Amino acid sequence: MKSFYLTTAIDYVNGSPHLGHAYEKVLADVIARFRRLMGDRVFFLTGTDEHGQKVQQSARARGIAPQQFADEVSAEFRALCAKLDVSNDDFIRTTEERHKRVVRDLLQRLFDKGDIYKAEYRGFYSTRQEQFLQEKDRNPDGTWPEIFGEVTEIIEPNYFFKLRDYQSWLVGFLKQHEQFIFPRYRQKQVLEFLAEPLNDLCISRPRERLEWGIPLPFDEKFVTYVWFDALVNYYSAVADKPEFWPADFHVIGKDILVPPHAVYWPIMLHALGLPPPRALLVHGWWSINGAKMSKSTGNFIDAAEFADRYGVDALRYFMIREMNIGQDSDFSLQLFLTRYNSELANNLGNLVNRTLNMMTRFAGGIVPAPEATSSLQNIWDKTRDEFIKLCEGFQFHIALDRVISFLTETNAYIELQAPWKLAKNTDPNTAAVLRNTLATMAEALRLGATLLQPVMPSTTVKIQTALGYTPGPVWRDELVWGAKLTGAKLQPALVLFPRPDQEKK
Ligand code: ME8
Repeated sequence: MKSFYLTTAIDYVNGSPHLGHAYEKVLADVIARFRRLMGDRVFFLTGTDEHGQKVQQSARARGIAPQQFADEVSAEFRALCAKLDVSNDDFIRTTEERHKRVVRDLLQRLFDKGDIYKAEYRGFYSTRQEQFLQEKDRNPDGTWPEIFGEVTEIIEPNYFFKLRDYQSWLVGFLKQHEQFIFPRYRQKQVLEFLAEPLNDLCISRPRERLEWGIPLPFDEKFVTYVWFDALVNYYSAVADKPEFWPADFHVIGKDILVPPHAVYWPIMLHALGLPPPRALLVHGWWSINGAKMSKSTGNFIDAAEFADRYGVDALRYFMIREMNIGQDSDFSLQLFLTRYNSELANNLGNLVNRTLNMMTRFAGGIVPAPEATSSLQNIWDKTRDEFIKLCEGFQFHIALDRVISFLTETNAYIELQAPWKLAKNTDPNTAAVLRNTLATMAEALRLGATLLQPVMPSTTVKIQTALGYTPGPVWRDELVWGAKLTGAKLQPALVLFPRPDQEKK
């Protein structure tokens, strides 16, 4: 069995989660569920990033200790994952002992090997981004761009990691591993960034300025720079499961590709003699009216609240259907409701209703044995093969489109066959056609619902239960058109996608 290790970014706990965070976790969950159904042994990690100046400041503003603050906000992120049916196998917090121990061990190894040195640092620091800035980051008029928030000048001794020594290794690595970053065009951006000489990375903060961090093992007067701490989570979580390293995919947003994930992280690992991850999957941003959804600007959708109102699976479906991984997407209620009505309620929901209703009325709720092949079968074979290929290539939005088309074909088949007319005719041949039509509808619904499982897990289970069917844990022959439902007793009705209450909008 192939092992598959998948991670998400770990979220800062300086504010509550929004739909952008939810999307990333759901996207990773869809991949994890898909790989499990394809038969892989999956380890799926998410968690929270809890050290650094931002968290210290947010805790101070609330008048509580940083640990208490981090406990509260981390619990919100964990609860959001549970609410959205995210099937993570582990949830790591950077304040946990198991993580801190590994960070200190790796730092000590780099220090012993001569990759870390002490020097005076002078520079401008953005607390919002937790990063030192360079002159080239300034606006043409000399001010700092809004995304950096408050910027302060700092002069202090610090420890540095010899990033520059590994620059040519990284360039060679990226050229050899053209598939390291998905989408591919982002790999070019990294190489462009690496065309300029790298500065060594300042990996410490003096404790008098920042208390809230992991003390350096070789100088306790300093704490570890939050990115050096956070990136290690991917490794510390599987420190006792070496079979899972290197990770297959780190799922991250485009803002944290360069330099942290595409430059610092592979170099840190290489310097430690560890293999880098196999790939980075980089998604775009959700925006509202064109502006990035963000906690600091207050321009965001609360994913938990939205799921309460419109349904967890409807939200999961919309996010995965709407976003082409790598590009940005604008979120609007109108767009959501359009897809909800046309693709979920009127297409899938309608097919479920008709199948259950007609089976109950015309066959006593028991699925008849199929008696002939149908043209839908060929459409199914093509749909399934394309769907799997598209999911393997992270084109989930198109993969879902294929399923919707298959459901549309199935609804059209029902219109054409018109079981309600067939049922009026007592001729034995017509009765056979009716039985076959009902069996075909049920089988098409079973198969279509199966493909939706990674994206809408609880909806799929509801449909399977209504069809009186319990699938196996992996797909394999689950996706083969056949007679698995023959003799099954169907429920008479199932409401999956109620009309959203217009008043609540
Ligand atoms: O960057 N749309 O944490 P974070 C889509 N702690 N994704 C979004 C988004 C949006 N509007 N806003 C944020 C950090 N994200 C670090 C990561 S990993 C070792 C450390 C995504 O809470 C963002 O791109 O600011 C990132 O991948 C994740 O949410 C966490 O962002």
